Amino acid sequence: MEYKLVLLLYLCGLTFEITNAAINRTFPATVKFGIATSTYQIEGAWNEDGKGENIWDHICHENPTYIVNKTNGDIACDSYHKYKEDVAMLKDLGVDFYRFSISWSRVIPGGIAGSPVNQLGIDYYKNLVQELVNNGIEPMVTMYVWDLPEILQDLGGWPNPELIDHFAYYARTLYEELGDSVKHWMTFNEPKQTCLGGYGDGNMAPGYTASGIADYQCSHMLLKAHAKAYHIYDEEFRAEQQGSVGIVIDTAWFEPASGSDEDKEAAERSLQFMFGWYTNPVVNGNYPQVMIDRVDERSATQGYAVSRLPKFTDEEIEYIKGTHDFVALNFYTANYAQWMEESDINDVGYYSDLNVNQFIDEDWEESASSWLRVVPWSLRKVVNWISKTYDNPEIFITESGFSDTGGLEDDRRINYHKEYLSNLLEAILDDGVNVTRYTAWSLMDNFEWTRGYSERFGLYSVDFEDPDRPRTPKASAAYYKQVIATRCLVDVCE
Ligand code: PNW
Repeated sequence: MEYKLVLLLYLCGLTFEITNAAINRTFPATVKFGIATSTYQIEGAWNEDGKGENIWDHICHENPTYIVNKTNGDIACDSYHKYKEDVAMLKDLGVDFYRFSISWSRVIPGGIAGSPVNQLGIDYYKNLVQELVNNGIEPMVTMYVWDLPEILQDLGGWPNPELIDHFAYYARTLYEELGDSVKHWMTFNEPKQTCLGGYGDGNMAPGYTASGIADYQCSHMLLKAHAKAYHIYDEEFRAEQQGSVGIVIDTAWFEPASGSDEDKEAAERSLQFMFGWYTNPVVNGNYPQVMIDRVDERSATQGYAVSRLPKFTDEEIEYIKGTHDFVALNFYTANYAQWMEESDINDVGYYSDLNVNQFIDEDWEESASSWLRVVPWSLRKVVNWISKTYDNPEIFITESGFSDTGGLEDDRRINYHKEYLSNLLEAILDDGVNVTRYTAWSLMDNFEWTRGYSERFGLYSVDFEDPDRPRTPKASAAYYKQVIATRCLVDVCE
């Protein structure tokens, strides 16, 4: 009896030491810490100062039941009026950088290339950037987080090839107006959510459901628009402005459900279909081979004269290849991947093209979001996989975070960041992975897309009942502040 207790205590001590060893070290000076938001989720002022309507304004107003509790981003956190307060919060946290996004329809309400630039809209972002710079915080800008000008949706949205030039015009405008101070640009946030969500499964605006066709068309144009924006920077701005440009891709980690070769292949195929769908083109010029092979073959069997996955010409492959200065990853969670029998060949859709059984472990800690389970070790695995698959690029973690339903004592959020950062530290120090930025999602509670205000990701709480939208720091804000100040995950570091 007694020796069992001793053994148990010994084992507990050992586990404690192992965990502690991982976190009781400091981040190298090369790693910067930041925090993120996005325009529609925080700004409000949806129709002020000449801003045009975008697809999220439109869907929230026209189809309120699309959103939990029929809420919308009309006011959100009111950051359009409270940006100085936001910057004061950032300053207090001590972040190195702030990742925010710009509203296309605020800057170019007419949407199309050549239409007038809205000076008041540009001024808002100039003022925000200036306020950041004055406070020693680096601005890191995403051009597009899902809020397409409605007028461009009326023209068909992303599957319309004309959007490439409209986006290029918008990107050039931003480089011209803000490029003196902004040195890190990201063209798109999470093309998979834009295209599979917006045109495939309908979980994002504009809410179309034509998976296996429209999501592929959307992605094709979006990748060309990204490449064009990258080349414009290269040719017209880089020499003078000396910044960098990338694209933000989200993925889950896929862990093989067993040690079998079939399940390992299913996990790799899942990563290629989710992360490789966009990363392989910007790194190597084309879609992952497994994606090309599978969609081509299924399309042919289904009687399509051409593949449902559009083709890049040789010239386009050369144009898209290498259009990234860093790999930007939004990372939250993991799934198991298991090989499965080929589904009905007549099914047309991204998930039947992929054909993998993906599932979670019910023991993984839940969050308030159905898709988000806490799986800290998967962060170490995913950055190692990226490093190996794409020849050791510089990696930015541009989002990672935990949702609950509110409250200031958010110990579970602290634990999420502590455990994910601990695994990141091991990837950097022990595996030599070149990760140089970590970005917590999100600065404050905000409009969580179709989930409205029912899921909270903020390090600051926002009272959405109060017209002033007061912000209050949560326990996690104090924790993150300490991590940034000490570069260490626990109270005392060696
Ligand atoms: C991100 N997944 O989207 C977005 O960039 C944010 O705007 C959003 O608020 C945040 O996540 C929280 O939802 C994702 O299923 C949605 O792996 C889903 C996934 C990943 C990212």
